[in-house]
Amino acid sequence: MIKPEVLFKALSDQGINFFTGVPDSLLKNFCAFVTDNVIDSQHIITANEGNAVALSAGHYLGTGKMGLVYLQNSGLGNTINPLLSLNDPEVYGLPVLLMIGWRGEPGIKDEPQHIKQGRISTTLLDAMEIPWHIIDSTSKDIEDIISLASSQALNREGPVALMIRKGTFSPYSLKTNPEINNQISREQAIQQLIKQLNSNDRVVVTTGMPARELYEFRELRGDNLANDFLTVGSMGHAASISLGLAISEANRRVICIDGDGSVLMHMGSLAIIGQSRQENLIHVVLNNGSHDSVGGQPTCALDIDLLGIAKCCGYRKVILAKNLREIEGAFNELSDEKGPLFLEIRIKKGSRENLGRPRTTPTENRIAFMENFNTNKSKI
Ligand SMILES: Cc1ncc(C[n+]2csc(CCOP(=O)(O)OP(=O)(O)O)c2C)c(N)n1
Repeated sequence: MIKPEVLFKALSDQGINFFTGVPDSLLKNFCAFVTDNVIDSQHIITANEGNAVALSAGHYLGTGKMGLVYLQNSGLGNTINPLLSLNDPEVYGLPVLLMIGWRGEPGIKDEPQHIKQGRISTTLLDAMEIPWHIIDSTSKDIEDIISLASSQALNREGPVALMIRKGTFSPYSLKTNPEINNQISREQAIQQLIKQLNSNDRVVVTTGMPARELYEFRELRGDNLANDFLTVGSMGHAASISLGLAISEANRRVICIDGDGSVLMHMGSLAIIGQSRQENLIHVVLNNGSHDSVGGQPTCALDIDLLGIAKCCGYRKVILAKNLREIEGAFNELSDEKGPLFLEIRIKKGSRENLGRPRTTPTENRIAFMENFNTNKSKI
């Protein structure tokens, strides 16, 4: 395995001292090392991966030095526009090193949403004419790979990628891990919400642990699993999916259970939802100030006024809840109001060790969800 500090030193030796990106579980040991050892102004966790590419472009324009952008391969889609229309040698010619966590690499077992993404990641890089190199736990020549990749990026005046295989880094535990002093867990918050829904309500839940916790609780209660759309991929889009659903089924409530990292990723959707005046939409954000599902790296969501943002965007009512009693009261209050409505719930970090995973495939989830939706629709 590669020690995070070895890779970090190899990057420093090439003059790479600026780090930005969106966290990934495969990169979490490296990202934790960067968090502990790089000052805040030189390490910025962005709302989405495209922002990170643009941020590193600004850094290059200001310093003449390239930065490192880290991301999960799921985030490649978010980077395509700036990589091709900003950094590309045929446009502004801005060098950048991409460090990509390779989920769903062919031959490695992974979740359904990662399989195709993993299979075509390098093909996608080839299509973008971005040179790439593989790093894994057996790579002995890290300094050489980094030196080659960075000189390639500088010479071609464009991006070069490092594909990081599962299990590459040796463990590193974050020392500067800020305490999140909220009272309830995400699982408790989800359970409380579910208890207050009725059987006609539709739920769209965001990527990562929230979907897993919702699924497990529904199974435990013997609920109809077909009420829920588990957005296992496409992080940040649960709110827009919810809006589309709410518009098409105006007689039913749609509850979006979002995360703070997810809501930040495509925050523009809040403005569109607010503007829609969609009465049957309740947007719940479970705010733990972190990307808990991939290692607990911080987001800025506990330092900004999410309620104020939602309010200004046009949500008709916004409420904050910090414990189970407040969730109960808030949800009852919202149930009497016209949407779009916004409920921020402050939660702790962390999840159960033995948390299961959905046993249905995304396609099975989609078919059951749509059948359930249409069957109930015809009864109205
Ligand atoms: C486009 C994209 N970037 C990154 C990821 C990796 N990823 C999966 S879940 C997650 C964190 C989600 O954080 P949040 O929405 O706050 O929910 P939490 O896990 O904290 O409950 C990340 C970064 C992804 N799936 N897709």
